[in-house]
Amino acid sequence: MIEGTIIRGRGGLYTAMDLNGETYVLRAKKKFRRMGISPLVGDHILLTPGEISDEHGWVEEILPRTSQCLRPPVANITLLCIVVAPQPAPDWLLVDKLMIYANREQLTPVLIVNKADIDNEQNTINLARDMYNKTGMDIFTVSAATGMGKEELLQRFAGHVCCFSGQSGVGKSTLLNQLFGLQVETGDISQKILRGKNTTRHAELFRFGNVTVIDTPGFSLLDMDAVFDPVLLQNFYPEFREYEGKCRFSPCYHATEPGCAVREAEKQGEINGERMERYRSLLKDCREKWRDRYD
Ligand SMILES: Nc1nc2c(ncn2[C@@H]2O[C@H](COP(=O)(O)OP(=O)(O)O)[C@@H](O)[C@H]2O)c(=O)[nH]1
Ligand SMILES: [Mg+2]
Ligand SMILES: [Zn+2]
Repeated sequence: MIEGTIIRGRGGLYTAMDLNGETYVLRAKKKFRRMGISPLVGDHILLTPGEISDEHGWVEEILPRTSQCLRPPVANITLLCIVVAPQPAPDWLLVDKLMIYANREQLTPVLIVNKADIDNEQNTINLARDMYNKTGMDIFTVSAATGMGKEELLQRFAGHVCCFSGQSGVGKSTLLNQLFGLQVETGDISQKILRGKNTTRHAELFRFGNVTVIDTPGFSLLDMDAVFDPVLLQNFYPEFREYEGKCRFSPCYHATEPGCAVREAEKQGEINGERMERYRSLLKDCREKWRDRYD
């Protein structure tokens, strides 16, 4: 059997690529359906090729996954690139949610502030640094239009399987094209609707030396609104960690409790106030969902 990676999957037909770049068209063995699993783009597999050239081969085994997402259905991502830009105005709450999602799925989040060429007085990158420096998340400033910051990003991506996420129009497709010389369709939303086209309808894997990228139709907010015990939310805020055990109450939600070390840090400007405000609003959502979880 040959070892390969699934790079595409459509209508039950999968395309896999081996280490030499050879591709194979495959179907999944019936046993996978019985086991309730299906191959995903990004999966490492064992395969048998078709015997004659126009015949499909078989996905024989799916090797253990390091990560797995539902929407989009992709496996083995290691780096979740969260892209923002000065235009459209950043949705920082979405950034926070994607960060939480990444941590829950054991992916490393990386923040990319694109369109540096139109970031007046570096407002957006400075704001991003104020809000996220203390989280320890890597922050990059790039311009997909000019290529600025490209080398630093490529260095960070080495050895990783990367996925891009973020609002429509921030330049994800343009970045993929600029970084890897891809031909992913770009443009503003209205144009796409006019032409009746969508950028990416299916996940697709690309390999460039030691960097692997999976282009996806986007991450669903549905998966970011998972129901979990609200006391766990704070675990997704790395900047809270140094205050652990220092609040008067235990557990402390860092919301309205007196003697809260995290809120004190916020008052002292040690923790970003806007990020805290969004934390409190996510905590409220989280509590409501948890309370209604059996409805
Ligand atoms: N000024 C500037 N415009 C950019 C940059 N990157 C992308 N754009 C533009 O932003 C728009 C949306 O880009 P696109 O890649 O389709 O965004 P996506 O929806 O995130 O994939 C397009 O008109 C791009 O030309 C950049 O670095 N600077
Ligand atoms: Mg796009
Ligand atoms: Zn507290």
